[in-house]
Amino acid sequence: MDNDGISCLWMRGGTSKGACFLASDLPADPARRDALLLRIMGSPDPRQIDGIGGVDPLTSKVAVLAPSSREDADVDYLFLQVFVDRALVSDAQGCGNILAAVGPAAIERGLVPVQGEETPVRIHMLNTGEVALARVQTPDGRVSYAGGAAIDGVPGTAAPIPLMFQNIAGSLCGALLPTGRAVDVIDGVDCTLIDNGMPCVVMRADAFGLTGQESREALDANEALKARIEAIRLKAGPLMNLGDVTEKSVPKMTLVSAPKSGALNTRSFIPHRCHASIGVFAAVSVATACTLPGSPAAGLAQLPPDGRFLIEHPTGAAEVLLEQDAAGRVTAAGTIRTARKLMDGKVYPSPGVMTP
Ligand code: NQM
Repeated sequence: MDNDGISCLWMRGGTSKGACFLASDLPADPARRDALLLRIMGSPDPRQIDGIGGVDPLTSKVAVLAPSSREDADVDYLFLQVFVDRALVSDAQGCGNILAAVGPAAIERGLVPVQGEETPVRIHMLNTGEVALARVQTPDGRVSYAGGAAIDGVPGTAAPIPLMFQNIAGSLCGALLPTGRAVDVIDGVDCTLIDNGMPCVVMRADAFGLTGQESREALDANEALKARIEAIRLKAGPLMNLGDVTEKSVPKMTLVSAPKSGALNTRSFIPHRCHASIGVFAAVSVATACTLPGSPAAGLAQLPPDGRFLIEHPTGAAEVLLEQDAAGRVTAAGTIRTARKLMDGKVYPSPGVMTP
């Protein structure tokens, strides 16, 4: 039994918050690791009262960092979603918001050396096998979190952390469109089953009698709506090569509607609660759906002339940059996030939990 605690960086990454650990500080056995993380976060408990989790899927997240296991990357990043009210820890998805915290955390923990005013960090995302490039501001030999970049869903401004992705199509589903179609009909609803970094099911909000401008709280309180969406999700999972998704946090379920001034408006279920904004890879996947002729998203989207898609969400909009080839296929994507080091210290699992 280790009573000395475990080193933990508590970070905001984009519009999420999570605990960053070194893999070497956690049990190597995934079952023991997950049991430990449940105790650290205080799950399962809707109030996470006996842990550091933030009582929301967006603030009950973990990044496990290690020296890179491949030559074309600087750090390995395993994302783990710790469910709030269920005894579940899932590696079945990545997370682009927490990804924004990984570059700074890797530098803070000495896994990546500072290179100058700005340090590029190539991040091997173990959940999907792809490498993302983050650029971290490092004046004076250390991470600078202060700056002028604002992202909707986070008050104030901070140092920008540009993120670039390539080859993320089919990250978990094997293909951008795992059924080979831009539209599948499930329970009478037109759906785009798509994975450009995140498995998503994209559907029109008006197919559910909604305007798409409803608040997160109103949607979360709508049990009949959530039951319909979950029924579609459970059927979409096997069609997307994800198998039985009963105990998985993918696919994400995104309701789309006409934008106010951006490319498309969204309300994203992740998958059982409505997102306060939208996930990074989910936004990339939804922006990509806008480019598929005949799809629910394409029928509502205002395509930007410069590849900069403003994906509207409950607290503003997220900008996604898509690069397309001559045939219109999306070849690369990017976005700008910010991050903040909130706390660096030790976390103490409750008595009775074995640590390494
Ligand atoms: O889609 C929440 C988040 C995410 C994931 C979720 C994310 C992404 O906003 O890349 O960022 O979809 O569960 O942190």
